[in-house]
Amino acid sequence: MIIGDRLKKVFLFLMLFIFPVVVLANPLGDVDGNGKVETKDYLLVRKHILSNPPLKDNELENADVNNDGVINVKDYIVIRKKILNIPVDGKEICLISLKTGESKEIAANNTKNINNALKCANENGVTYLNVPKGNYFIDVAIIFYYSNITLDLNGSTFRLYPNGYNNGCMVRVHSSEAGFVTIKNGTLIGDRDKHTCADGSAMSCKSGALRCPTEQYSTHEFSHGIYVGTHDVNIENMNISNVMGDGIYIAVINPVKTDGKINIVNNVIENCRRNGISIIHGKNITIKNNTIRYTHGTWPQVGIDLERNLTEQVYENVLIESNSIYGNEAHYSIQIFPGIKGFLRIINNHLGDRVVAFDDSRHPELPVEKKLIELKGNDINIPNGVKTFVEEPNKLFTYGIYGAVLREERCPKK
Ligand SMILES: [Ca+2]
Ligand SMILES: [Ca+2]
Repeated sequence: MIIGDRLKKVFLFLMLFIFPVVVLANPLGDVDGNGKVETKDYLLVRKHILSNPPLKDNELENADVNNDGVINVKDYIVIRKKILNIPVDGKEICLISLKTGESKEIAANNTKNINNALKCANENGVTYLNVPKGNYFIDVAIIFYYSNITLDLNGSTFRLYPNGYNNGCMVRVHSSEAGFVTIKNGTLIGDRDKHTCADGSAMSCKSGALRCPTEQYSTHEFSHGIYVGTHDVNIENMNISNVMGDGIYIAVINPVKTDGKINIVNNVIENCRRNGISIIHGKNITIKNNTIRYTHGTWPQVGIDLERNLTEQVYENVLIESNSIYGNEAHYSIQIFPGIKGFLRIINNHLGDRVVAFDDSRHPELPVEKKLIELKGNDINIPNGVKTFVEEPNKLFTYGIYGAVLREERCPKK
């Protein structure tokens, strides 16, 4: 987690300017790719249905306007309605049709299908997408480029097809255009059990973590379950596990809207490698009724980590309430670095380990804002052996300077 300032600046640059780039694609139904949906497109689809002549490969994608993977009379009807400006019912279009089975190709196609449905929803004013219940492999990444959309996983499980990416989040909500996004009711399982280095070689143990010797001993810790990079995001009733980095990573790169909120509610986040939840930068964040446990693999390995990358970043008005946070390798349920603004309320949680706040030894002029931390009503059950480290005032909160705590370095269990 702690990386050099220069590297951080490069990383921030990538986050701000490279990854959020929206590829401007032609609208669905624009079969010939001239930028407009018009009679010619409709005729091309009609001819394709009659196989006279069939559409070319580059024409097929935009012809599948209802996103069900085949081009037939249903698409033709929707295109015709679009040309005639007849409203299209959301049930006719933007379908999510996924395939079961374990292969890279299936995973890539499933991800593409969901991204196409999100695009379709944006073009047609559809605000709710429902995944047919099932178990599916996906590739990186499902990306929310657009606003005002709910993706209901409807009890489905998405597994990440194993890869060798250092920065391969399963879901990204961080386009500068996105906001008012909800993701709910599903399971995301990362690839930590089968993850490799970029060249396909196995990771190996060095300095307490699995790393890639061929990549300057990179830990591949930037592959998160859900990357939240914009305002007004809700993550509800999800189970996120086995990811290489954090279950949820919050680093808002959008200008934070005045009353924009991020709500992480009723989720289980477990067996993630770096942190359960990382908060780097964001405002009006509520983390409530979640179970966050068994984080282990690469430092810091805490339940919730409030740790900015740059001194201008803040965690403003954060409520951490009624969560159960335990069994994390670092023995810290919550770790706090300087950057608090407004309030940080930690109330009514069940905590299996300490809450720690650290001054950042690299910036001693900016100590952690202890006065802004409110700890109340937390039920603490710290295992034997760790208890001896607990300090007053309320046998919960420890304060120190980062680096003062000796950590045992050992290769973690998978
Ligand atoms: Ca056209
Ligand atoms: Ca179709």
